[in-house]
Amino acid sequence: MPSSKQISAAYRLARSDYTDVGVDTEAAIKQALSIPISLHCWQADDVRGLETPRDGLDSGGIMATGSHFGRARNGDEMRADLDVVLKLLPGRQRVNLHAFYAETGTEVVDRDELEPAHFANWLGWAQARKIGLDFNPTYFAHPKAASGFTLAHADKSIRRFWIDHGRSCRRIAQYFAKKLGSPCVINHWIPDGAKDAPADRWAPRERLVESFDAIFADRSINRKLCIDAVEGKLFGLGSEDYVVGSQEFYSGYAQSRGLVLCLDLGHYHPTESVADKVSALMQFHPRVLLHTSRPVRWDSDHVVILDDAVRNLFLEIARGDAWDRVFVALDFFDASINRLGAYLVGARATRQAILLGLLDPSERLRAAESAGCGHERLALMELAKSLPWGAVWNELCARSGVPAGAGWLAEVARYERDVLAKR
Ligand code: RNT
Ligand code: ZN
Repeated sequence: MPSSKQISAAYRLARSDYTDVGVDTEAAIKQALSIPISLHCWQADDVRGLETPRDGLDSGGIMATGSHFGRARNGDEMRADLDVVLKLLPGRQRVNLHAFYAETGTEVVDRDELEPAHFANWLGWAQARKIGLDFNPTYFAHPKAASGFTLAHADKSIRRFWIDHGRSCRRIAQYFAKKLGSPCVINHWIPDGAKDAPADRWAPRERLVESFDAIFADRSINRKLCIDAVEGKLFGLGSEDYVVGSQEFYSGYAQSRGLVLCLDLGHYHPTESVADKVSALMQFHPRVLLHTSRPVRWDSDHVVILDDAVRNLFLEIARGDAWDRVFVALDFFDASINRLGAYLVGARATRQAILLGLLDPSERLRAAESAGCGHERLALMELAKSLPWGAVWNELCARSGVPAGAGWLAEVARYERDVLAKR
């Protein structure tokens, strides 16, 4: 791990390299630290949730694989793990909860009856740490989702149940927002779809519109406090042929209902570029929610790394100066490695991509482009790749009081030995 002297010395050199291409590293560090990243609680326990009984329920086409020891087994363990993660991350963080992380004690409370009180532990924890909470209804891993359909189910009583769940979750989200003094982003993702060619691709989509309209009709919800997002998907396990809530469905739905569209990096055809989509979609969608994730073969949820997809996405947000129009959240789960390590790799990579976007010599590039100097634009883009951004990142970590480089590994190793290995 570099010493603080080395970090400052390297940063001074880097800063001057960036100044040469017209980039202000001080401003970039400041802004990169200020953008909140919402940490998904579900990496801590492999998306199992805290309901009992739980085992054997299909989780709606998403699956965490692996059996590394140390999985958090209850809310206290999840919060203890998240505390360690939060301590090692630079910049502003939020925490993203799913409804099935309610803590109801010995009482069995079904999803349609959840209330803010069932999240008292989470709320108290967030208040003590002064972090905002985001939320998600859990429209999966439940007997009433076993057929693969929820809000688009052909049976009215099943739809009613999930509508009531969505409505109760919005009340919880609004409660979090009021208590924490920070708007709560609530993301609606449903697994509904079919493994193989359905005869009717229309009716489920019509029903989904109706169900969502019923959820969002609640007049007691202030949309400034409870910020609803909807997330589409290309396919899931068991819904390979047909997903009711596809990209087109939600793009149209969100726009027509004034909701936020969620784009998950793992939810597109492998050759599609989410980075290219944002400047198109954001002509019409005032705000988007970004789920950073990583698709590998059939899985859409590998741990985020600093790959081209993530880099290019935030580069586009930077070039469009659209930071105040995006919400950034993580969405991945890997049960085969240390789960704190997974959080730290993914969250750091996401913030690195944000910093890299802000370090882009965009003005120079645009000037070259408008002057018709294509070769100069390309040469500067190539140059930007080799500029010493790692030195700027280390400085950002130092200013935030967290270990630079891979300095956090020691802390995770200690926690794995002292805490996780004993679970
Ligand atoms: C699933 C969606 C969704 C979930 C979480 C757990 O494909 O990406 O965001 O991962 O709600
Ligand atoms: Zn997602």
